[in-house]
Amino acid sequence: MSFKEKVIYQIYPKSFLDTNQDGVGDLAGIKQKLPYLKRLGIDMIWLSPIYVSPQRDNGYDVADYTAINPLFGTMDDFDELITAAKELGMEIMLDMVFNHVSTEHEWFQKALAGEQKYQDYFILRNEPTDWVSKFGGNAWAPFGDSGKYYLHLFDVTQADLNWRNPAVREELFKVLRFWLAKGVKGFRFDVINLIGKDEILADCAENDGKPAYTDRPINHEFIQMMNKATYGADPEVVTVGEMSFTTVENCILYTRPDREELDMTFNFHHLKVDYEDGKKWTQMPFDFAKLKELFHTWGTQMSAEQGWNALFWNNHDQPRALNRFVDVDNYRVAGAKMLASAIHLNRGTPYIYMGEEIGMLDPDFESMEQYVDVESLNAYQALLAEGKTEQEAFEIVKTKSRDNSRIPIQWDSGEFSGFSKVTPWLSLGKSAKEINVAKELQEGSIFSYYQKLIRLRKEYPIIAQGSYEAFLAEDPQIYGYIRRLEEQSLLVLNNFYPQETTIELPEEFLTGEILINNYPNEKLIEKLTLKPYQTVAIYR
Ligand code: TEU
Ligand code: CA
Repeated sequence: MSFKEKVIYQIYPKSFLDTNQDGVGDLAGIKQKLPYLKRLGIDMIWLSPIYVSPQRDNGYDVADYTAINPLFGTMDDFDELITAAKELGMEIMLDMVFNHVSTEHEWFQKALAGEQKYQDYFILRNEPTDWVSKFGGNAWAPFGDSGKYYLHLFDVTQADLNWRNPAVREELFKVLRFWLAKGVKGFRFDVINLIGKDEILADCAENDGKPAYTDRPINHEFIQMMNKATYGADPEVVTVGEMSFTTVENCILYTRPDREELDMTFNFHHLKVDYEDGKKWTQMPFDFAKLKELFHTWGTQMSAEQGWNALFWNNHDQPRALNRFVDVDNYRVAGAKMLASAIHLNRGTPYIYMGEEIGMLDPDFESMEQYVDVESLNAYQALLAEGKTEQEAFEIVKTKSRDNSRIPIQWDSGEFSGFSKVTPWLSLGKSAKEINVAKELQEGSIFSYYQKLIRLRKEYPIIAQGSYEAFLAEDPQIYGYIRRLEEQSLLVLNNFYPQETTIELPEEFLTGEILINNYPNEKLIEKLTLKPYQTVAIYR
């Protein structure tokens, strides 16, 4: 099965299931829930980092790339997980954080201790540039008392690696071979479009300096080297790159098969349509016209140029899409299904973030005390510093914080939602009693809707292989597209609003077959009225 037919499920291990009652999810918990994932029908499980780490950025600050963090279990637990998953026909994708390492990593410690070999593993300069860290503040910090500075595009405890040093590349390729030898069949590469820094680093006032280090030409060469030296040898291995502030042109180059770089890429533009003036820490209703334009631009250009998108609404860095795009008080179920169809019938590989398959919502925390994410805590202080009141700053953090999607999974309506028997590391969501897996499997319809979408991608080749073209691009409420494969066509209509709207159904689809629909008994007539958040897929 190629990556085009697969559906990938992301797990944030810290918040999935705790089996040893320390309030933190673990590998044994993931193994225990494999039958649940098999029932959903997904093909591959992406695990956010499970390696030794001081957890300053919840594991995206790696101190040892080939050792399991005791917080999550042992290497035996990992080996058992990969074997058990394989027996159920599922594979494991690991998260590779290769742009930076934790300052607790021995490489950085040896560098601090003066070993030149390891100092060349990092980006040290006598003069810092004016770049700003993605978590706020200066992107450079003093390197011990050497008088030099080291680059950290993220937290001060996440030191960027010098990929221009062949020894660094070989270290990281060795890490990939280690996990490949253990039967890992997928890699998600964290901010992999930032690894190729220029030889000469220059100030760049635009956009906090991002243009100076994002998608640099050498970045493609480094990824081609990595491909050739490791996963390129095994066509079964699936690779996805997380691309920060990227362009469609670059993502075509990263994913076009003849370039031998990656299978697909994540881009985040569609999740910034509720950023006022492009700023994350603001509050505004989502800009639907912008959202559609992005989907059509990336859909048509990737289709025309043989690129491939990783499709998603949710991950561990984003608030729940349901809260961003849907009137959840009145239409949570219909909205969840509409968002699912919009990407699962689309051209690309769909990703499901844990809890999405039951329509989980943001937690609705009461106070800043409940937030723990480094990025959110920094943002709160920055908002106060720019004059916001505590209430205003809290409301903004509440809307955009990454903790929104990092709360424990709601398995049942028990005291700790069946996640643990003790108080979890992060507070539970307010909706845990109403929205949980037990209820969903018993009387819900979102889980079964995802099951059907996953089955359709395997049964109808047009979904995995069809081309993409926009439909009704100017419509103020509907995001529509047509997939085509040989003489087959699939029209997918998604109403993004709680109001009904009527469209002209193209003649060719009047005699079509409805593959999936989130409202019962739909009749295909010329003037088709779509109900609030209705989605319908018509095949012919
Ligand atoms: O995220 C990359 C990234 O760009 C994020 O900063 C993201 O855009 C932001 O959080 C949205 O506000 C990756 C990981 O997914 C994230 O969890 C890590 O914190 C980050 O890299 C550093 O490793
Ligand atoms: Ca645990």
